[in-house]
Amino acid sequence: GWPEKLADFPTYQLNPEPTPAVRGFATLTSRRLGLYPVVDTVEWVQQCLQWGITTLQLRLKRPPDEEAEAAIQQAVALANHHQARLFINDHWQLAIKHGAFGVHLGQEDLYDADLNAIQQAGLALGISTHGYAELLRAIRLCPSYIALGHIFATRTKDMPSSPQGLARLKAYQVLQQSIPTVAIGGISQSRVDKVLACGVDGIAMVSAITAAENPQQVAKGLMEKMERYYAQ
Ligand code: 3NM
Repeated sequence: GWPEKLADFPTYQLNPEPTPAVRGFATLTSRRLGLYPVVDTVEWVQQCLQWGITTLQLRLKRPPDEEAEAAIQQAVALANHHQARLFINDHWQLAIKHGAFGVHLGQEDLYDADLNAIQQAGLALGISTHGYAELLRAIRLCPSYIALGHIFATRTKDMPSSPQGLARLKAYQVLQQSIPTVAIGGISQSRVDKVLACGVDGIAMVSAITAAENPQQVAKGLMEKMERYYAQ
């Protein structure tokens, strides 16, 4: 269950408030994000686009240096060519400069980024959340989508919070339906059916794709599965 009192929420959920003058980011014309790979190189972006992925994220874990800028510029060009929605993790200035479709901000980045600049440039915005308190704050900003994580234990990223599990994931969909949602964290191929049944609009994955023996086969299978599910 959820903590009964605000004081019982772990302190990681009580970051300073963002500058909340800003509300409302680009609306996704098609709210289903479907299979949403999160990758760390231009090569992976290219691969995903070739498989027909329509929404994806470039998550470079590096400072906004020349190499990062070159990667973002190339990835944006590739995504535009394929008419795909590419979200850039964290590097919001470079995302604006190179005309990315959107920016994805984690809780660590949310309070430093200039949300006004992102909104005025017309970029979409995705926000990571790790519990009820963060979710409520994210909703107030009216982002383009909200990521809910981590659902299961993951080895890809050190998480200060505990896995949220499927029951909470499902409860979050009841709490709000206006903003599209994406589940992330420890989602393997075999867990996709259960995650979809919670009502999310997309499933973000790192290792289930990038560490797969045959990433293309896995991605194509999951894309088909999600298309079938959403067509019901
Ligand atoms: N963000 P995998 S979990 C990048 O909960 C990331 O905000 C998370 O990797 C969050 O699919 C996560 O390999 C890692 O578990 C997801």
